Amino acid sequence: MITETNSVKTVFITGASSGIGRACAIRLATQGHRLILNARRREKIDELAGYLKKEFQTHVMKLIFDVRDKEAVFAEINGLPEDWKNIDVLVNNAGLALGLADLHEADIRDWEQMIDTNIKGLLYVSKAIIPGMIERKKGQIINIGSIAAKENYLKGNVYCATKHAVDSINQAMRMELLPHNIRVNLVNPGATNTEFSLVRFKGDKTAADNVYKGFKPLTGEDIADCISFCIELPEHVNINDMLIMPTAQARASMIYKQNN
Ligand code: NDP
Ligand code: 8X3
Repeated sequence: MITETNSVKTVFITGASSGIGRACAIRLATQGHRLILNARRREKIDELAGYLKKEFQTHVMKLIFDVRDKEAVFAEINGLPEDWKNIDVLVNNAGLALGLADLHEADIRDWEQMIDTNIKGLLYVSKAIIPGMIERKKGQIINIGSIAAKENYLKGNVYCATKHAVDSINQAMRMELLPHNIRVNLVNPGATNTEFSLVRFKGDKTAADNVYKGFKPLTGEDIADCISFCIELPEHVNINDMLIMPTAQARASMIYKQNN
C-alpha cells in the first residue's frame, strides 16, 4: 500500500528470477512500485513479469543480463528508456555460493564465479546506477549480505569472504553517499529456503533439502518483508545493518534441528 511516506518508486532488483529477489518483486508489486527485474534466466523473468502485470498491474521492465558481464551491465542500464532511468531503489541481491569445501580441495572456478558475481557484479551494477541517484540527490541501495558476512563457517571460506566484502562495500557506500541523501542498507539473512543450496550443491536436491530439514528456515518472503520495511521507513530513517535469523538458528553453523 502506498502511504504518505512512500510514494511510488522505481525499484531495480538484481537476481529477481528466484528466491529472495523474486519474493521481493512480488512484495513490492503489492505496494504499487514500478520494477526493473534482472537475472540471467529469461524465462523465469518473463513468467514473473507476466504474473505481476496480471495480478497487480505492475509496471515492469525486464533486464536480462549477467551481472559479471561488465559491458552488458553498463550498456543495459545506460540504455534504459527515459521513463525508467530514474531508479529510486537498487536491491543488490544477485549472488550465489558454489561448493562447500576446504580451500585446498575447492574448485578454483567456483571461487572465481562467486567473487565475480557477489563482489564485482554488485560493484558494476552499483557504479552504473549511483551517478543518477547523486544527480537527483536521492536514492536507496539495499545490499544483500548474509550471516556469512558476519561470521565464517567451516568450508564456507570464499563465499564468506565475498559476503564480508559486501559488508565492507556497504560501509563504504554509507559513508560516501552520505552527502548525497542516499540511503544504504545491509540486509543479512540466515538460512533461507530458496534455490541457494540447490545452486551451492550443483543440482543435488537431496543435499540441498538436508540443509533445511528438522527446523523452520526463513523464506524469501520473510526477507522481502525486511527489504520492504527498509524502503517504507520515512526518508530520514536508515537501517544501516540488519541480521535476520530463523528462530532455530543462533549462529551460522548452530542450528537447532529436531529428529536429526
Ligand atoms: P537463489 O539461488 O534462489 O537466487 C539467486 C538469484 O541470483 C537468482 O535470481 C539468480 O538468477 C541470480 N543470479 C545468480 N548469478 C547471477 C548473475 N551472474 N547475474 C545475474 N543474476 C544472477 O538464492 P537466494 O534468493 O537465496 O539468494 C539471493 C541472495 O541472498 C544472494 O546474494 C545470496 O548470497 C543471499 N543470501 C541467501 C541466503 C540463503 O540462505 N538462501 C542467506 C543469506 C544471504 P539467474 O540464475 O536466473 O541468473
Ligand atoms: C547464505 C547462508 O549460512 O549458507 O548466505 O552462508 S549461509
